[in-house]
Amino acid sequence: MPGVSSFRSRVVRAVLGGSVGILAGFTALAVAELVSGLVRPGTGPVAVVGGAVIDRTPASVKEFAIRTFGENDKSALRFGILVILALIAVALGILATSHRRAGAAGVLLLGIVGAAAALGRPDSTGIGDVLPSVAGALAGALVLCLLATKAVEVVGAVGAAKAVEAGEVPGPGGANGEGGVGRSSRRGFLTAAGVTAVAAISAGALGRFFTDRQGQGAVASREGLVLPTPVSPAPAVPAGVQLKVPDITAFTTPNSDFYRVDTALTVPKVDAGTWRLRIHGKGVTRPRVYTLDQLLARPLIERDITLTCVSNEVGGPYIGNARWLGVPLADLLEEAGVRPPSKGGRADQLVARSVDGMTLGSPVEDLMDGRDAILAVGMNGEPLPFDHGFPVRMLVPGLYGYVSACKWIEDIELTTFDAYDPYWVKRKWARRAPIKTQSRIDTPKPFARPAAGTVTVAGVAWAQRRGITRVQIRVDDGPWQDADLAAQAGVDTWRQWSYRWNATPGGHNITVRATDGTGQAQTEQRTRTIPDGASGWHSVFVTVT
Ligand SMILES: Nc1nc2c(c(=O)[nH]1)N[C@H]1C(S)=C(S)[C@@H](COP(=O)(O)O)O[C@H]1N2
Ligand SMILES: [Mo]
Repeated sequence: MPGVSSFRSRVVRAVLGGSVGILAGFTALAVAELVSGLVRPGTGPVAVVGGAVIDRTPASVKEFAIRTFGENDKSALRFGILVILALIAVALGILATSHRRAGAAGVLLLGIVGAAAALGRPDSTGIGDVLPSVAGALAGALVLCLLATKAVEVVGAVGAAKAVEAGEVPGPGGANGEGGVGRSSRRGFLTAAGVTAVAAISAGALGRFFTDRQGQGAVASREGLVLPTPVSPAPAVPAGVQLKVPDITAFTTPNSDFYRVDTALTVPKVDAGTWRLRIHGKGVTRPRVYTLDQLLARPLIERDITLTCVSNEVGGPYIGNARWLGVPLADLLEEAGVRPPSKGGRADQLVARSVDGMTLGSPVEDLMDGRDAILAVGMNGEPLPFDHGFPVRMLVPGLYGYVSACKWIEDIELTTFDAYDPYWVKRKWARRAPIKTQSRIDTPKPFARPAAGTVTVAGVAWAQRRGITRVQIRVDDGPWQDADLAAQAGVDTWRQWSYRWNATPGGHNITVRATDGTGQAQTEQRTRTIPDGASGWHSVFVTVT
């Protein structure tokens, strides 16, 4: 029965070929991990391809990803890349059992894709960044060829055994149909596969070890950092800023709960000892390069500032308030000879660049108008966490993060809005983006089922630089009622509010709106987050029982 025989060997071929492909792919990634750990962490193929994907993702898809995966968007991306790679690996493995060269060429092609992505990264340091992808691809192609050869021997033995069973050819005389050739070819394949797996796992583990070790200098520099005492401490937080309402957001967001939004697939670990900040560009008469110690030796200020992401939907979580310690940016700019446009300065845009190549542009006028724009080194009494920009980040009250809050900053260039579009502006976000007045209901939660009677509705409202003077609540289509405001820490922080609602049984829609310090009420008009931040009222539907 030749038909059955060839069907069975085809199945064996597919299963073995697929396994060979997976093993070759795994080896390639492990070797790439080892090489990137030795040469430059963060240049592995998954990291650089992931980075390239992030940079090329259209805004709508990015918003979908943020909405769907939230802060797990990066894990989701990494997982997606691995799944696609696994599928390609299986296909190439099966191909290699019939066309070895074509399979190997496929693996090398993937290596070229990785190498190209590495060179295209904005923080690429040159041709060395292709090494992980190239070494990984070579190792993968080699493993693919060797194991595919072994797999073909097994498949051949299966085919031969079937022929013996069918009486087409004389058997080698073994007790079972497949005989010694089958057994030894199987043993040969399994041994080779096992050795490959062990070697790959070791290479990967070693790579992790080297990567971690390179980060240890940065970790040690952070642990060794003693934050100076500010010359201008933040005033004690007024006792009344924090309402005693269960489930309301904390006035000061702990660092571990602070939202994180950035494009970094691997968080940069910068060694504070070798870190430098350069200030240069249009209108800079005295360009400077600062070390961290030089910045820390300057008079520092401490301020409570609420940071908000432009990607925050109405009612969304991408906002946090912390006590920041930092160097006033305007002082540094003045020392460099920079004047704001209103005083004849030639540069109207400051472009901050991070160690991972991100660029963010802020209006020079805003930075020098007396607000507390800072280069922050401390967050809630600690050095900045790595996730939030260690050793230094920019922070500007009143501007969305993407036009101001550069993390892992290393370069400040004075330029004009006409001359340069930073990262997000190239992707259709607005050049200028002051924070819009917003308010959010934190409790009750959407679709909660509170008991009838007094229900405390509470939340936060923010309009950085302008402050919040009024918050109002509306139940269904009823009249707007004033909420009670907590104490206001300052115009740059959010403000808590609460409202005692006499809830009657049934379904109800609760809506909130705020008025800022200029008397302007928050607009009802709903807009998307792109291009310059979402507007509209936050509503929560509850069923009172
Ligand atoms: N280097 C770098 N800085 C960055 C970003 C980034 O992607 N890379 N994202 C910005 C955006 S969009 C926001 S909202 C804030 C978020 O800061 P956080 O993660 O500390 O909350 O960082 C800003 N600074
Ligand atoms: Mo953001």
